[in-house]
Amino acid sequence: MEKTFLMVKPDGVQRNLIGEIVSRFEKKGFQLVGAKLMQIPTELAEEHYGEHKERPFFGELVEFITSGPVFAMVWQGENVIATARHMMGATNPKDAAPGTIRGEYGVIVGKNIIHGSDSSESAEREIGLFFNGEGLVEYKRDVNNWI
Ligand code: 3AN
Repeated sequence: MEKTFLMVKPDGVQRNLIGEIVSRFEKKGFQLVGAKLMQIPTELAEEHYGEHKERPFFGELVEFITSGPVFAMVWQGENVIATARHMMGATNPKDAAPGTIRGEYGVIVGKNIIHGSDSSESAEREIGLFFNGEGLVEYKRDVNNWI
């Protein structure tokens, strides 16, 4: 089953949006298979954002993502990579559609609340970087058994 890496960025954590964001993906029907609150070390931030190394905002990006705890998650489900990107909205919150996470809660591009893998290659790479094969749980869901 397809997996993606999603992360509530430091601004989302500080603004108490973890619950809201987790809730959206749960209600959509995706399954949470890994999660942790963590402080990203600089080296991991630089590796994670490696593709932006030459961009003028790279320093700012690394500084921001290491400025406070993030909530790193792995979600599973059919087409979860592309669907999560739709649910997040455009990178720049000014262009993000109402109803999307960035459209509802974001204001500026440098503080856009959530990260999500943009392809199966980046999902695999980012899950490896942040979870290193550990802390992922496989489980069956059957609501009726638990009421
Ligand atoms: P996305 O997060 O939607 O995949 P990317 O991968 O193009 O977007 O950019 C990675 C991150 O870099 C964005 N989430 C955003 O926080 C930051 N970023 C992108 N463009 C800019 C910009 N022009 N100025 C500052 N930060 C930016």
